[in-house]
Amino acid sequence: MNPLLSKTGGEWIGWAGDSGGEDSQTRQAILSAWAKSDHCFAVDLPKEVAAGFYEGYANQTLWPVFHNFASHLKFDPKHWESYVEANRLFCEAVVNSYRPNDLIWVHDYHLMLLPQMLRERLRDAAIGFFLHIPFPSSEIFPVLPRREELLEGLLGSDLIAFQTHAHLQQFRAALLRVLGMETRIAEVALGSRPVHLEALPIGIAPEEYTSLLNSDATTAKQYADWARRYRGRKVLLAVDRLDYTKGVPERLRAYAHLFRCAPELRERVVLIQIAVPTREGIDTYQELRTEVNRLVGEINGQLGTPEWIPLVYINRSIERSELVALYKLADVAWVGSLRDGMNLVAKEYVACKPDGNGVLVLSEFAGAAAEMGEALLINPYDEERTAATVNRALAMDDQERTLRMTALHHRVVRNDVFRWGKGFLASLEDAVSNRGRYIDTQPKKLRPAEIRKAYRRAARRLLVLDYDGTLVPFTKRPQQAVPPQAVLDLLAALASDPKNRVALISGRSSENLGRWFGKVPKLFLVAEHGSEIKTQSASRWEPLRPQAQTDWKPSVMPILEHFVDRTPGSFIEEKKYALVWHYRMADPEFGEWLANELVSMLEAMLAETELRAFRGEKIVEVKPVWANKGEALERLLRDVPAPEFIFAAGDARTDEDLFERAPSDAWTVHVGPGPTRASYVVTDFQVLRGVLELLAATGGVRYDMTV
Ligand code: GDG
Repeated sequence: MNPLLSKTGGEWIGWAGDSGGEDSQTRQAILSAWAKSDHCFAVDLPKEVAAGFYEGYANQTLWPVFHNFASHLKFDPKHWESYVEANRLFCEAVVNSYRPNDLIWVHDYHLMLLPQMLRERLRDAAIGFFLHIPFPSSEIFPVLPRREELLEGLLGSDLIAFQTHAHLQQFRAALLRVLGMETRIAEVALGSRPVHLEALPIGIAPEEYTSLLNSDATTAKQYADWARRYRGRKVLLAVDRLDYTKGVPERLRAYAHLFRCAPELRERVVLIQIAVPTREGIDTYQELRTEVNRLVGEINGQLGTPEWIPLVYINRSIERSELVALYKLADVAWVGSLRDGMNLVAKEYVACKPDGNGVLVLSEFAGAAAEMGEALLINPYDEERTAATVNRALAMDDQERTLRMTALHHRVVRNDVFRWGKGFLASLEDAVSNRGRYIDTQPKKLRPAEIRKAYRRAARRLLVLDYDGTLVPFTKRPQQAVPPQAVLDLLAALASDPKNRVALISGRSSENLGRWFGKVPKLFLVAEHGSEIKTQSASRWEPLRPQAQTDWKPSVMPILEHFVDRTPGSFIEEKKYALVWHYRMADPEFGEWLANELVSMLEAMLAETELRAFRGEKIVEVKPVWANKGEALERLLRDVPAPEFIFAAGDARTDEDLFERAPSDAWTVHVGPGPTRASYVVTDFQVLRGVLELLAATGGVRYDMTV
């Protein structure tokens, strides 16, 4: 971030990494100098808060889970309190230095609550979040204590970006599974504010390394010394923080294996392993250190000779100049992460090989693997094949090596950290301008006088009405919602106006709609959310898609039945083109939890079909993607060319498809509370009926208002 900050400007607000202690003058002097020269501002965290936040929740709970090491998870509710408190202190610091139009960019897993905390204080601020580490699979994420709060914390952002598309997809799966939130590929629609999702792999600042490579005297001297020392031997290089996610013991075991399967390499190869100490206060890290020390001793003890130390182990941080000399020296860089957000070492090594003279061996579980296909990819858990791949890297001919490394080099230099930073900030600005659009279209209260005027003026009108929750209240069992005579009269009055086309569009079956509304003259009926339609002239129902298939039902039904068995009070409704699991009568929390389970199970199963599992009001419905009210509206518009007045009303998620497809000047009305794309809202079905009665009475057709 440092090169990026100095180029683009901006302030860095961070924790200084110490636990405060007494406010010594030296400390203050250092902090002031940082503020002045580097625009870095320290947030002071009290000692206990710092420990519970950093070594506690961030590094013993989040870090292992996010790297799929659920077995290393440790949780202490006090650590969580510290995590919340640390995020709150960051929030104060940001709010204090915020000026209107600033862009706020929150970094990484330590501050996942911060976006929402900021949103509550700075409602209109542009807030972006970047996750440097992977996002775990949807199997693992739910084990995380306080998972709901974390996801809600992140959703305070306008933009959430990840290192890879795979991490982004896992985040979407977690939203669905944990919060029951459906998302689009690149967006979470949160009522009036969308949250954009993006994959933005981080890059490096290549010249930070190449400048040393080309003109630094210390680097040149180091390189010359080492090149002399290792002449005649091939050098393998590994650079990691000593973290269990980096696969250091696995690498050492594979290295020992290399000499068992290729004994001719003895005395001809050296592995230099830099392992920088990190998070040493945590037990798991101490255990790792002990294990690595043992392996280093074992390898050097069993294989070494007076002339040859097979493994050079450096358990401390080295200078950047030395690091660059090592990158230049190494014939092969060996990145063996068991899981890694990106892995910058891979990119730095490549940046230091402008002549193409090196091979990168890279774990397929590092985010870097997604964009570094010319590396030799390994599964670091497979000791034997990893050793074989390293052997292949050592033996690679000049031509192949240059070809692979040149392609990698080109990409690393092009996709540098500046491009990444620019991309992130541009996406954040885009996200904010998009949000503007949503805010402008916050639904307004429907004013009867206005709509009446528009209605009266129009010569051709289309009215599209949902039924349950819109014209009548919900009932416990769907069959209890029989239409009262007043509703039938109202529909009849509206439909009989020659200027009107009125369509009732519902999730119910065609049989059900026919039975209840078949006698209302001139009323169009659309069943199963737009699967089937019956126009006033047609004598029969017709499917919206003529070739609609239903042969998928036998394979989905057993899954739904399994959920009925597990959920007392739930039941299955079979429609012509859909299957629906209703759980209104089940225990509410258990029902929600199972519904999330069911949707994620079906999502994976149906991924390559035209079917999708949708969550609605206490239901999960499996139906084809095309069977939605938006498609149905387009079909209706074919029957009513260029209507001068369009009215569409509904209360549920399925009605949002209708609102989305309706032209911008349509009167789209959401009934009840909750987020919506509609232009207007009314509080409940009674108000909506009142409005419709007003229109019926306005239209010139005789209609006696009942309300
Ligand atoms: C997180 C994610 C993601 C290492 N030893 C020395 C030294 N280093 C430098 C390397 C490199 C950096 O530290 C390590 O970066 P990584 O990307 O490998 O890993 P994390 O620290 O775990 O970083 C990771 C990253 O965030 C960025 O988004 O790639 O996946 O876990 O730059 O060169 N530098 C010096 N001496 C050393 O001894 N000077």
